Amino acid sequence: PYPTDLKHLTYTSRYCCARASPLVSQNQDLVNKLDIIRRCRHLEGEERSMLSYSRAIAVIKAYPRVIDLANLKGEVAKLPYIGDKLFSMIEEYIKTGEISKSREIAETSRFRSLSAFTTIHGIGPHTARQLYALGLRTLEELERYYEVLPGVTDEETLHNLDADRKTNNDAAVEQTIKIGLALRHDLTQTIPRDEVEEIQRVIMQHLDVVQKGCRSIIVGGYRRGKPQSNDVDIVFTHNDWTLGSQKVKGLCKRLVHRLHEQELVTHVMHLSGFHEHNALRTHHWDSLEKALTVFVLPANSSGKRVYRRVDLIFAAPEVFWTAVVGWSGSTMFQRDLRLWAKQQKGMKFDSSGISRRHDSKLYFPKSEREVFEHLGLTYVHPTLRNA
Ligand code: DCP
Ligand code: MG
Repeated sequence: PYPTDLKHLTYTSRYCCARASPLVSQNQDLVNKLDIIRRCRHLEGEERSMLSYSRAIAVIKAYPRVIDLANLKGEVAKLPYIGDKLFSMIEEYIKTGEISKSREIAETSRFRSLSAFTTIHGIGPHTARQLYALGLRTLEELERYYEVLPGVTDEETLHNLDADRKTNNDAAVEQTIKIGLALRHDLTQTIPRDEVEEIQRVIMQHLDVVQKGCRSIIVGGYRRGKPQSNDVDIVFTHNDWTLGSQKVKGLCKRLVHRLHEQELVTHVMHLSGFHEHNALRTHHWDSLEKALTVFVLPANSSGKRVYRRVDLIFAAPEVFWTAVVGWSGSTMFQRDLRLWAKQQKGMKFDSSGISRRHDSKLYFPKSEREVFEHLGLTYVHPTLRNA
């Protein structure tokens, strides 16, 4: 059930963060078909075109009625980001139930291969296109290319724990891809909500041993109400508003160490340290510690252990709620929060802080609602942030 405080949100806004975007749209089949074209643009590296589709799709997701020929020519044509091209595709869809461009794309072998390749953690569109250019077409061919034996997990795990590894290091990227391939049959399975909650519960038990007085919120798609998630994203902080910042420092690494000792974390794809706040905190993007891991719960009653991608994010108490909002998504909702903050409010927003541009004054919200208040926005419930 969606919350009822929708009346202040307007589906005609140019900003996703001022609209209500439910998980399932009134026009979901149309959205799915347009999303194929959007994904194709993304896979081909056509980012500007992808963004236009993302914006149009987000507007349609928030439109509260089924689109028909009458409202298409009226209200819908006037919606932001619905240009001539989108208008004719929607018209085609209403008349035929299809969008020919979308169907053509979905049938090409290139789209299918690039889509399959990018399901592997560590393979982005650029790498996918390089692999395709080498003549590779299927995941089985990728396994042979990377010399990965399916189901065999790589032993090299925490070697990177002590040194903060650069994300762009080629060897590290290749290592990530190999892990992703070896574990692909597990990692491409979606995670039901009760397992997401169980993972949080187990992690909190261990965090309590490492540092008492912490709390956490599951963010990402789970928080937006998705019944199944591709990974688990959790934001942590310490409950002590004044001393918590000190208590959180270095905690991510210590927790990951413990989870690894307990054989719960099996791989660490990336671990970024807690950088000292610089004196003015004009740059607040370094104030989050995070670990991108592969995690596996103890065997369940049927003895099966499924490897899962789990992202752990640690925030000092004063930026906990901005981190929660930032990591709750969706990606488009976040993008427009930043844009809104900059264009409409002269503020800077990202998951590690809110500041005023002209004097770099920092804001430390004490709740999620305060994040929206500081940005001059009506509160949007997480389940309505599916832009
Ligand atoms: N995020 C973002 N910009 C990105 C990637 C992520 O703002 N380019 C934020 C918003 C996301 C959150 O991080 O909601 C988590 O990202 P995920 O990739 O885990 O996506 P979701 O959790 O939304 O969905 P799922 O994990 O089910 O795919
Ligand atoms: Mg997620």
